[in-house]
Amino acid sequence: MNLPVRKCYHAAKLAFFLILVVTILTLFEHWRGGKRSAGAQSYDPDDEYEKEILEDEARIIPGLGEGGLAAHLVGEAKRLGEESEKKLAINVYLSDRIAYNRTLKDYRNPACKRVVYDAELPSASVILIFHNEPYSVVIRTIWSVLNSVRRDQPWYSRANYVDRETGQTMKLGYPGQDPKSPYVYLKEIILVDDNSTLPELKGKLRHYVRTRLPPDLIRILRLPDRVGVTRSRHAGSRVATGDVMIFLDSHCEGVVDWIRPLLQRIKENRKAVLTPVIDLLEQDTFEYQAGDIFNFEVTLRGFYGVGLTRARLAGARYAAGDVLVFLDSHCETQTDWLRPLLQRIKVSPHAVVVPIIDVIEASNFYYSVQDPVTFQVGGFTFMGHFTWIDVPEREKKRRGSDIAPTWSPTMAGGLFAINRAYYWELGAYDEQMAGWGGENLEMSFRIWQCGGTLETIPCSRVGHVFRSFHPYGLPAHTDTHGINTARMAEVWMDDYAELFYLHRPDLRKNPKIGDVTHRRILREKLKCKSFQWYLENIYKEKFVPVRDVFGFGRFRNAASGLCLDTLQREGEAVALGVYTCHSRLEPTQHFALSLRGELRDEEKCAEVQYKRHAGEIGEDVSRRVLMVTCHGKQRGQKWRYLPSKQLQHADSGLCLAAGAGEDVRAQRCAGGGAQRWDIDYSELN
Ligand code: LR7
Ligand code: MN
Repeated sequence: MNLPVRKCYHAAKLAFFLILVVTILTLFEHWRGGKRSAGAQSYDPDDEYEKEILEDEARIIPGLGEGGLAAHLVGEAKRLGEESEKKLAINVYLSDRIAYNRTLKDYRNPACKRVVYDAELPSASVILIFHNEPYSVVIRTIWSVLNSVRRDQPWYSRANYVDRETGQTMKLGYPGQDPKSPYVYLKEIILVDDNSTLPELKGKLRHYVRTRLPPDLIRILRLPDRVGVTRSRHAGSRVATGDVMIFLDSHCEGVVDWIRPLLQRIKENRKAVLTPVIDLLEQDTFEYQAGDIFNFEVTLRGFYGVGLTRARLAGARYAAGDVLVFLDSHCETQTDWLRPLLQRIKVSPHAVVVPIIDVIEASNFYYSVQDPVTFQVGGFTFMGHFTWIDVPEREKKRRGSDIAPTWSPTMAGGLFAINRAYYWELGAYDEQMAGWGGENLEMSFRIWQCGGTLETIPCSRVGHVFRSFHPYGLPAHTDTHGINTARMAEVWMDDYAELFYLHRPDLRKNPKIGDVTHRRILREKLKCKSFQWYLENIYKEKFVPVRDVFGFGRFRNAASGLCLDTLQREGEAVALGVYTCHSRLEPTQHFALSLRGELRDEEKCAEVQYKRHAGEIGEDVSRRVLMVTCHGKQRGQKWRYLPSKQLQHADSGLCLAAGAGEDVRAQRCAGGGAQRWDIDYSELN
């Protein structure tokens, strides 16, 4: 074939092809048009959802709640907001008006920014469970997950591309992940709908996912029956395919880059079960509150001082600026450290200002923040409730740095990451736990007793809406928390289960608890350690009311015959009282005189109220006795049990006395029954 002919042939081919394409397009348009006009009669629910979602989006007030700041509405809107909060324990009206993908400030310890993570990390399946959660709150939670793994996030550009060992350039993501995916490390998000009844969580949510989110990354699992917290999570875990599962409540927002620290740690130790630091999202304003946070903008550090007065003075003589800023010569500064100082001096010319001085370790140049962002870890009460406790001093030493994984005796249960294979090895969940509660302590004890670790990862922070009540109903008339906790106690707490039954005698040998044989077999199979081991090694600080005491039980007053009683008063510092003695040991009358000399119940210690006026000491002195959080340092919380059966407060020298009212008082020690106390079980009697 010569050239012109060949050209001609090609032109014909092209023309034919073009005609074909145009014909197909015309036919397609025609067909679509037909469909559209037919749609006037046949109803397409997706159109309806689309309309609703557009209306939702129009409602959003730009800037509201941005940065995690408190959002406020005014006038009628404020009232409507408060109304919705009363019903649902979340200001839903406000939530509907805050951007679904709002930003949060970076609340992390600044040292987190310098951590270098591996380029390749395990893949993550994020599992969100919900029952009738407010629609906009759920959507915001999903956005917050997606945002944390987007390639256009600032942390991504700073991420480590070069493998330190091989020198090879690494692609961020999990092994086998499509390098063009806009999301790194994320395998999938699984939404587990625990049989919600709210219509917007059905078709509209699905439509939102299909049109506004990456639908190939999000699965919705609809449970045909309401099964509760434990079994919803379990249902999610059954379909998950990622290396690591990250469970979340459906009212959470994570701080920048919160997922990578979790994946990194599990890559290092597959038996580490992790929780982020759980911060507070206010149910009324959606304000993000991050513990005792770095609110200061300036940090500057030095590791030892070599400044010489005269050297500085010499420098000052030559200086021509308005402000003198002295620095040692071994400092590194945080962003924008200077302006706040200048600003302050401009406002107040006689102020001498000092930045916050952090420490850089002389040995390894580790930057540790002097006033670290504090966070708490998990504890528990023998009543079976999760509590927050300060990081024990010995743990601060063990972990080595403020941002290192921090051991936690228990977890709250809703937000955690676990290696998927390890989850199954460890016995998944007790599937016979219904409703709400109990599963968190069960998993916590199981992790520790069976060879894993439970850790809080300081560089991973997630806000959670702590609601003041459950807006949803639970299985009618069933105390699921009590029953689930009894199941847990039967399997994991050995003899210490008695301390739970002390609070819930009705559950002792109660058939409602059901059978736990298979969980006991699991414990055998995994060769798990005892609860005693757990208390002695993992939670040494836990006060055990029958162990760490000289005496415990009811404290009965000799004059009135009444017993010491908390009177179920709640609060930071509440007066200690007396009440008719119960025939058996009830929790409100369960007191102890500890080996440290504290007069206490499980969490609180008796103190004599601070004297306001000097010179008050006289015959008639009578002070209030308050129950406050035990500090373990004896000052103000030490009592002696005298051979005369008086309880004497060490600092004030006053004795505990039952008077006319229902509150006890601390008074001058004197004879008489009002100051004599009989303790049920005591080595000192
Ligand atoms: O029947 C239900 N089915 C569900 O799917 C009841 C609830 N749920 C969903 C619900 O929509 C939510 O997403 O389960 C999740 C947890 O329910 P919440 O938010 O009402 O529980 P909570 O935050 O008050 O309670 C804490 O303890 C529970 C014990 O069963 C769970 O472990 C929660 O996940 C847990 N929350 C946290 O750990 C967050 C930190 C809170 C603290 C302290
Ligand atoms: Mn919750």
